[in-house]
Amino acid sequence: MTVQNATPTWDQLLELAQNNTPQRRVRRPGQLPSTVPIPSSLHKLPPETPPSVLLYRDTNSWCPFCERVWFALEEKEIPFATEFIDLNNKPQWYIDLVPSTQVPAAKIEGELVYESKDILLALEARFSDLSLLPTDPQENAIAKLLIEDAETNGAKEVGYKFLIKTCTDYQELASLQASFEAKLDELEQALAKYPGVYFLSTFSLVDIMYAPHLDRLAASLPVYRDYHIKGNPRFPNLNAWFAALNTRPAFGRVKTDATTFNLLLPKLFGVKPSASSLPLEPGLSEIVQCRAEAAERLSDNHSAAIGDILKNSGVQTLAASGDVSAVTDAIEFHLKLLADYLLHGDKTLLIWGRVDGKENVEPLFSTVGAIALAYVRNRICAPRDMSAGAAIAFRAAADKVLASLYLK
Ligand SMILES: N[C@@H](CCC(=O)N[C@@H](CS)C(=O)NCC(=O)O)C(=O)O
Repeated sequence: MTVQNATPTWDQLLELAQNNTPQRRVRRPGQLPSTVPIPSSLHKLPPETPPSVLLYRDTNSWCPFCERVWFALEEKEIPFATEFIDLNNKPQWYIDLVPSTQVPAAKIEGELVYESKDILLALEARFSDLSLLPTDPQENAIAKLLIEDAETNGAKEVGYKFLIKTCTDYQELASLQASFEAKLDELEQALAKYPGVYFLSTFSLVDIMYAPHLDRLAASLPVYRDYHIKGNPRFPNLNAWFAALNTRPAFGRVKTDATTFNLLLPKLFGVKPSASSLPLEPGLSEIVQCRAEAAERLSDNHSAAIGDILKNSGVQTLAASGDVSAVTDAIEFHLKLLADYLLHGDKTLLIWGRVDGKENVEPLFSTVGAIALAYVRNRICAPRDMSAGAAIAFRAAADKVLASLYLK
């Protein structure tokens, strides 16, 4: 029996994956993004009832301000619809509709609101269930001040400047770092004001205002500035805050993984990494639901993934006389191996060595497989294509399968 014959079908892989995760996406053929997550509370609406909230957000799900609003909608379990705006080619109707022309914007019961902070406050005013503001009047007043402060205190701007500014000398870089650390010290003190790990006595809009920005900075500063917030003993409260945020299911649905941020930064801001990338966040790649979600995405979307790899990874140059069938077969085989490994972990029979397995595996086969796996490992974006946890599991599994191809 050849290695190829041992692989399951995509339908078998999809069924097994779906048995192990409730996560599903809606396919949108011919549109960007090509799949979208289903808001976790949409099922609460009676059939045929349109949600009373419409969120306008960026096509690629990279915008931290949109993430704030999405995070609050998921925390408050509000069913909502989404309209995606291509920021590189904004439709005229959107420019006419939204005075700032930026995302996010929202229609709440038909009324347009824009600016993420104002949308958060409007959602809070309209949907009192699962409140994200304290009921105690004094703490509520402090919450409003802290929300305003999160918008105006410059912490995120100073952080992004430290991350992306081209510095002429070391002193300039050191001064940017010192300014950012001073802001982090202020946040560290703010987090100490109430018992518990959040900015107020419970999780609130204040946390949501900071979460997407601090999460991006904590993921990218180690790689681009060799500077760590996470694990830094100077910031114990911030570290406890990050740990608590990461236990919130709503944050798990909306956040981006560190690799997505770090792969995007050169494209977005023209910066270059100064340190090697961080290891994939430990633990998540072992969680069955994360692995199953990654396998579900891959199995459900395999035709598009194969098409993308064929078109964009350079693998077509290996096709003999322009016949891509052998290349396509090899891509498909390795993607199935990846899905199978995600679902069965170490029980999956990996190739374990082109050298040792050469009776079974043609060199072209492994070469194409290696390119396909390396390409797709970095091609996926969270949460555009799958949740951050699934993306981490996906990348970890791709690394493992890739390593198996040439292991002696
Ligand atoms: N202050 C705004 C900032 C929103 C913002 O900067 N959005 C960016 C995407 S991350 C945008 O729409 N950029 C496109 C543009 O400015 O034309 C908010 O909080 O909503």
